[in-house]
Amino acid sequence: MTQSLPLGTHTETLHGFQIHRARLDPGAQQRLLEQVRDVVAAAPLFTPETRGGKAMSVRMTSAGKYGWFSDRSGYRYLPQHPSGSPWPEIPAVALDLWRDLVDARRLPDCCLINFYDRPARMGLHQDADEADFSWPVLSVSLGDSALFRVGGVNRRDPTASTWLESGDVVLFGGAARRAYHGIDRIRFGTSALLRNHGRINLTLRVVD
Ligand code: MD3
Ligand code: FE
Repeated sequence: MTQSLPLGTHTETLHGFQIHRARLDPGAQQRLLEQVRDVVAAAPLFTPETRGGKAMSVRMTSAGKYGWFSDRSGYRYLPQHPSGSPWPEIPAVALDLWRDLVDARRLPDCCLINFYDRPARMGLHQDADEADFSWPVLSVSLGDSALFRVGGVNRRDPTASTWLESGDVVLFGGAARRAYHGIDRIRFGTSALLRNHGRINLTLRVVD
């Protein structure tokens, strides 16, 4: 069964995850977008492939010590961009969020950046490639709204859905860290942040 989350409050909790609505104001969203463009200039977007050899509908890149990568050999973290160049620095606006909301002493070693610039979705999955699940994942949404779905630790557990909007920050810790989650669809044209519309999502992770 799918239920809607309440909207309007600044911080909401459901299934153990925390949504900080509009945590980044428009100026901070713009600064983060510029930092994301610098990352993409140094580490170009690529289209990951599933194990079965199908192209995913999102394009992605990373920043930090590790970047997430997927092809026919499976999912893994790579110490370099597939081109061989080093991953760029994690955007400062994102690191500041981590310092404020998670821990200033242990910074994340991966910032995965997903681009939903055409009708893209991300099927229900778990993030399980990291060594230590006691660290939360922090997600930042930029651009058009996305219908986010989260369930439980088993694929068939009931799910709940909510729209994530530009500037929303979500923290997945505790039991929610192992929850199945995905993006069902993007509502194109809902934000003016990106000239050609679409959505960008950044996730900060502790990998090692
Ligand atoms: C819940 N990205 O990159 S972010 C991903 O919007 C991913 O691009 C989606 O799922 C996106 O792996 C959703 C929200 C998110 C990220 C990581 C999680 C939710 C999570 C890890 C554990 C539980
Ligand atoms: Fe995920």
